Amino acid sequence: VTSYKAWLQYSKSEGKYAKTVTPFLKTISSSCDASPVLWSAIEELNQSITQMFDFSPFISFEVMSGKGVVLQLCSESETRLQDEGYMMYTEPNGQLIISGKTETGILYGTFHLLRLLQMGKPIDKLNIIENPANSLRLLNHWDNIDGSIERGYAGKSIFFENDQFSQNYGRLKDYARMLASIGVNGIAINNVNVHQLETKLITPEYLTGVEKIAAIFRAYGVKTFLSINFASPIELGGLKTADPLDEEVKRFWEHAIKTIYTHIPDFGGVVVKADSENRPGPFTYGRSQAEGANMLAEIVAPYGGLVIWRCFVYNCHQDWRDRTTDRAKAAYDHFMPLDGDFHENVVLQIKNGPMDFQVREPVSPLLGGLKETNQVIEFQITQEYLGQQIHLVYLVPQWKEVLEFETYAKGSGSTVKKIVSGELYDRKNNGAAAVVNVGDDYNWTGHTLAQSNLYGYGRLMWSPEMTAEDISNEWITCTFGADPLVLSTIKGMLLNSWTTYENYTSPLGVGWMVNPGHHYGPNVDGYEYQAWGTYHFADWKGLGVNRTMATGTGFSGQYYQKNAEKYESLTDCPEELLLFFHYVPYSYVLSSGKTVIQHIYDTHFAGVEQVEQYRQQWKQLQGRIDKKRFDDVATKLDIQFEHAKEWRDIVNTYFYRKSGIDDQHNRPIY
Ligand code: BDP
Repeated sequence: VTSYKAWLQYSKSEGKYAKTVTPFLKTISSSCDASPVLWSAIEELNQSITQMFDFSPFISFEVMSGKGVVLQLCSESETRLQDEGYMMYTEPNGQLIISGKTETGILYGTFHLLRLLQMGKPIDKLNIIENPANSLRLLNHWDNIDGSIERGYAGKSIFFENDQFSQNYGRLKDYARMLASIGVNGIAINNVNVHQLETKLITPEYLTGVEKIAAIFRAYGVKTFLSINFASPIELGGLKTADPLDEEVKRFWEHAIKTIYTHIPDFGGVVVKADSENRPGPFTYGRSQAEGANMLAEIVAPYGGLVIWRCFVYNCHQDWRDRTTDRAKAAYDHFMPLDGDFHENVVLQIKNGPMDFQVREPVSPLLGGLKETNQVIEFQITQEYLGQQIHLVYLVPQWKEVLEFETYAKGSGSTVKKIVSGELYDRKNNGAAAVVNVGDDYNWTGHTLAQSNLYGYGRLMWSPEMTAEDISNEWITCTFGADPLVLSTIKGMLLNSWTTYENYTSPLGVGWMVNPGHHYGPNVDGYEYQAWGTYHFADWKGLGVNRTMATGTGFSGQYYQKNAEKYESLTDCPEELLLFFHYVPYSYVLSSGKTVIQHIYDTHFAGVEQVEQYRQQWKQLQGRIDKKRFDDVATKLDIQFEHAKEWRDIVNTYFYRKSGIDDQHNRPIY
C-alpha cells in the first residue's frame, strides 16, 4: 500500500535524471564491519536503488574505486562531526563518500542521499556536512499493553495487542526505518500513565518482549526507553512505601534497573510522570521532584541511562472560583526553585506551553528560566486538541514559532531553539520529545497528511533552521512525487492549516472550548466549571483570563522582564495571545479595527470557508495521486468541513448570546 510507505516511497525514476545518477549508484562498498546499523544502511540503499532505478547495486565489503557509493567511518579526530553527524561528498573520481564517526552517522547520511534521489537533486558535486542540532530527539508512545493508545487517532498500538507484545516485527522494522530517516534516536514505547499491567514492563516476564523491540530499533540508531510507575516498589515489590529516600525503595530500584540493563544493555532510560493527574510521586512522601528524580538517576548512571522527568505537575482538583491558583503557573512554580539540584543524567521534559497543547499558547517560561538543568521540550504530534487526525493541521509552523521565540534569558538572541539544543547554557543532555501520532492504521497516522507532522518533527529537531516550507517541500515530494500542482496545492493547504483550525476553534489564545474527556469538538463551557484549571471566564461583559501581575494571577511575571512587560500590557500583548493574558470586553478593539466579538464571528466564518477551499483544491488533484490516498484525504476533508461548521456555529452562537452584540454582516448566528 502506497500510504504505508509514507515518505519512503522510492518511486520509479526514469529519464534523464535516472541516467545521470545511475553510474554513482552501481556499487555500494564499505570497509566497515557489517554491524546491524551499517547493514541497515546497505539494505536501505540496495532496496531503494533497486526500486527506483531498475538495477541492483553491487555490494562489496572492500572499498571499490571509481564511481559508486562508499560508506566509511572517519577518524575519531574529525572535529567537524559530532557522533551522529555525517559528511557526504563526491570525489573527483566519482566516488560518493558517506562518512560518519559512527555507523549511525553513516545511516543518517544514507537517508540524506535517498532524500536527494527522491527529490531528483544532483549528486555529482556533493559537499555536505551535517550534525544534529539537538542530541536527544525522542518520541513518546502513549501505548497501553491492551493495545489501546491514550490520545491515539490512528488505530491500535503497533507494539502491543490484547495484553501481549504484538508479533508484527516487520512493521516495527518499517517504523524504525521511518524514524532513522528523520533522525529520531529514542522512543519510549509505553504510556506515561503507567497502569497496573504496564508497571510490569520492567520485570523479566515482559523485558524479553521489550528486548526484541529494542533489537529492531537498535539497528536503526534508536534507543528504547520505558515509562515507569513511581509506585512500583509498592505495586511490584510489595513494599509499604515508594519514598525515594527509603533504603529498601532504593534497593528495589537497583534491582529493577539492573534487570532492565541485563536484557537491554543500551537501554535509554526511564520516563516519569510523577505527582500529576493522580499519578504517584515524591510529593506523597514529602520529598521534592529533585529527590525523586535523583534517586533514580544515581541508579541508572553507571549504565549510562537517563531519567526523563516530566514537568507536567499541577493540581487537577482546583477550585474554579479561586482565581489566584493558575494552572499555567504550576510547572514553573514547582521546578524553578530546583534549578541546579538535578543530577547530570536527569532531563526535565517541558511541554511547549504552560497549559496543555492548545492550538495557541505562549511558550513555557521554564524554557529559558531553567539555566542549570538539562531539558527537552515536549511537543504533541498526536492531535489531541487539534482535530484528532480528522482535521488537517500541519504543526510545523506552530513548533517553528515556539523554537524561534525570544526568551531574553541571556539578552537578545536567547531563542528557545538555543535553549532546547543546550547551546545557550552549554548543556549536553538536551533536545526534544514528542507524543507521537502513530498507530496500526495502514497509513500510520489516520489522516494521510498527518504523516507530515511526524516527518516534520524529526527534520525540525535535527535542523531547527529549516523552515516549515522547506520541510513541506521535502515531505510532499518524497511522499507524492514531483508533480508541481500536487506540490503547490498540498503545500498551500499544509502551511495555512494551523491558522484555519485556530480560526474556527478557540479565539485569541483562550483555548479549551472542547468536549471534556475525549477533547474532540466544540463545547464552550465544557471545562468552565470543572476542577482542571482550564477556563475562559466568558460572561456577559467579556472574556479571557487575567494573568497579569497587576490584577490577575501573576503568570506574566514568570517571564524575563521584556516579555513580562509585553504580556502584562493590554496594548503590547501579541493579539493572538490576548485572551490568554487578559480579560477584555467584547467591544475591545483590535489592531485590525475590529472588536473582539466581530473578530470571533469573522474568524469562525473564515475558517469554515478555508476548509471549503481545501476541499476544492484537493479535488484538482484527482488522477494526479493514487486513488486510495486521494479518497482518504477527500473523505477526511468532508468530515472536517462538517465539523468546522459545528465549531463555527456553536462558538458564534455562544458568544452572540452572551454578548447580545449583532454580527455586522448579519450572517446567520442564532
Ligand atoms: C493531557 C492528556 C492526558 C495525558 C496528559 C499528560 O489529556 O491524556 O496523560 O496530557 O501529558 O494532554 O500526561
